[in-house]
Amino acid sequence: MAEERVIIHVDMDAFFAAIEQRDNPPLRGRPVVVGADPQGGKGRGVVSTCSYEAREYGIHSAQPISRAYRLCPDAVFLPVDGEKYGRESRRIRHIFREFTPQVQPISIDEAFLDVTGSLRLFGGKRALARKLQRRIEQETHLTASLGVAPCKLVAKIASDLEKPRGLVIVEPEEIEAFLRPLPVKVLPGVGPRMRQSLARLGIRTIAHLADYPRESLRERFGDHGENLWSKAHGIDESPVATGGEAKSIGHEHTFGTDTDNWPEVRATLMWLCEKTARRLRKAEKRGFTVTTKIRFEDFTTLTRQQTLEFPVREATEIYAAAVRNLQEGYEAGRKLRLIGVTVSGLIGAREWKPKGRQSSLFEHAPAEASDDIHRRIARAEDAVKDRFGEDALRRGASYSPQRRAENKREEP
Ligand code: TTP
Ligand code: MG
Repeated sequence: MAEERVIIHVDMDAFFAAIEQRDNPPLRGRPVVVGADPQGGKGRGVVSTCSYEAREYGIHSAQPISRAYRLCPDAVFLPVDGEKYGRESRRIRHIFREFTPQVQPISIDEAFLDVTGSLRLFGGKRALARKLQRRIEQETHLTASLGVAPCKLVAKIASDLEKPRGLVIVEPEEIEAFLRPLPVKVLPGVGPRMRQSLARLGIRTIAHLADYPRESLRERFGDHGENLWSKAHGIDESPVATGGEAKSIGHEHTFGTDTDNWPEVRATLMWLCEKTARRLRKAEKRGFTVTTKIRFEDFTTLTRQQTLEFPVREATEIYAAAVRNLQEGYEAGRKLRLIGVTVSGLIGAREWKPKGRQSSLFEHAPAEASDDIHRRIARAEDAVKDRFGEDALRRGASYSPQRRAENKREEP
């Protein structure tokens, strides 16, 4: 099983307004509103943000500036200085990188950090988070709030709970207890409309949502309902996406109905391997490690991986490893809900020079020749799929869930 991750969500406090207060000491402790010109209450446009002092008057982001003016005419109204705030944003991002290379900025004043690999160096998560918070303050004279948790979803919710200057740490075993009392609106994907729909079902807190039958949510709201149910249970495996070069390439599929039909599972796996292979070819990459992810009907999830002697790229090579992983992780009698395949340990396809022997899959042909033939077939397929879509071509054993009805053939 994968090791427990430690994710930090950092969100600066009253970002634009705090910068203005820092740079203009008489503004400190006063209501400050950054946004459109209020023009004595006749101004159009909205509030970008405001200081915590201004929030006590009921002023908030995205509110019409005329309304903010009525709520507190004595506030200091300032225009947005995008260039200045951008500079501060970049300074903060530099600080993040002192703590980990795994940084995903998500807005001008917010980012996710995966600090799993840095914990030892900084003496654990609490010490690391405190140090990060202090570094930001010393370097920028601005304050930040942090949420620390095993996944992005919970870290983001946590950072918001004790603003300003908050630090909320949620341990893995505390996730459900942490989430249950909160209102559903803290979950990403629950806007005002969804909130109303849920309220009509008597769902107001995350506990209500978590205890609601998953199938009923699915029937009512489709995938979105089911995703919300997962979130209510604190299930979120999304990685901190560092941007730039992909570190892995892969695909996963949730079965329409949980299944233990082996031919269907294998065919789906082949289909995922083909999609993955296609992306590897596009990116001109090969990868040494093939990981298969399996989620059972009760949502327990496991991954099995193997690192190969040579970096793979073709669907059949990926499949050979992926199906071995699947056989290792699969437990008879349990239905599968989702499978996925990922190729990681990527190198440029041109960086890899085959040394004589290659994939044992193709021993009937000289390695070089077989690789070349497969590559040419694959390229031809890519060209067709680029023009006519992912489902335009399927190999003999492959399987497309959308066409389940017409594809009843057993795998050889
Ligand atoms: P937020 O982090 O949402 O707000 P904030 O940092 O001002 O306050 P908080 O302490 O609650 O985090 O957004 C960051 C900046 O983005 C904010 O300072 C101004 C800008 N912004 C807008 O311009 N318009 C908006 O509607 C929002 C929400 C933010
Ligand atoms: Mg903020």
